[in-house]
Amino acid sequence: MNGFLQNFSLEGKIALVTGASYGIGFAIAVAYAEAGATIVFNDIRQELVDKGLAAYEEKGIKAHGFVCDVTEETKVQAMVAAIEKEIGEIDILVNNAGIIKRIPMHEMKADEFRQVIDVDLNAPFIVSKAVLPSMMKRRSGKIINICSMMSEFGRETVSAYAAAKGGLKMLTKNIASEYGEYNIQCNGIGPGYIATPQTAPLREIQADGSRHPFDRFIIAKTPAARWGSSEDLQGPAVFLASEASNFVNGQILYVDGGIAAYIGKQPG
Ligand code: NAP
Ligand code: GCO
Repeated sequence: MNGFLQNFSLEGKIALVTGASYGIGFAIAVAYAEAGATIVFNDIRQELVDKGLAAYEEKGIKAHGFVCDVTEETKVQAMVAAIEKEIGEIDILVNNAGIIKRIPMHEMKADEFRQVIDVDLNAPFIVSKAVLPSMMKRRSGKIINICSMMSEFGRETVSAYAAAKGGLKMLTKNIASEYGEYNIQCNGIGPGYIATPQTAPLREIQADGSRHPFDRFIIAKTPAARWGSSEDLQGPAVFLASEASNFVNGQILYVDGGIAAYIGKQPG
């Protein structure tokens, strides 16, 4: 790799990607491995971690998997300690693990709201806090938070998710502000609508064989006129994890096919 492109290499780096047995986290971790990083990931259940390890193996990647619920601080601290002992200190953290509950707010239970905030906002705090001391000691680190279009916009039935992802945008800016002096960069990626298990209900073919109304809405609202794929996020994720972005801090990079810029197509 020539001099300039070396800035995009992740050779010798250790990356922890949370919730990365499949979906967006898996795609980002695969790209990191291809850029030279050692991959560490976690998921809630052993069978998911095993499934993830097999999927990485199929790609020729020897990943390290841990069973850990990112909302449980003692478990997260124990996982980070084990990673640092068994594999090495974490250079790159991607706070990817997330859930969504699509319930009209007036029908949503407080506990359901809290569950979404716990995974999508409290957990990125918990995991970032666990990796920061080592990054501060080494005066180097990358934290990437997977935000959302809902970091900027609301819509029906996703009040908890929008509150969490809006908070995650500001947590990103605050980590950038508080730890920039340690040469730690914290940025966000704001994916548009990506075809993963999380959005599968929004793309279900209807009983009459037609496309889901929301599917049609997103196609009309996206200048690229398509759903994104997890692979669309790989380049931006490698950039934000690499030396090439060392002076980028506190930014949310929207990878959305243009949704956030577009008023939307007139209904046909
Ligand atoms: P996904 O397919 O639902 O995958 C989410 C992953 O997070 C799963 O592996 C899940 O494991 C894991 N997870 C959930 N709760 C966890 C916890 N408490 N501890 C550890 N792992 C946990 O979602 P995705 O579409 O890949 O989304 C990944 C991230 O991108 C999320 O933060 C999501 O909000 C965000 N995002 C997605 C889109 C999109 O259009 N898909 C767009 C913008 C942002 P389990 O299978 O065990 O639940
Ligand atoms: C929804 C979707 C979105 C996407 C994503 C968009 O129900 O509106 O799930 O929230 O997951 O966050 O960026």
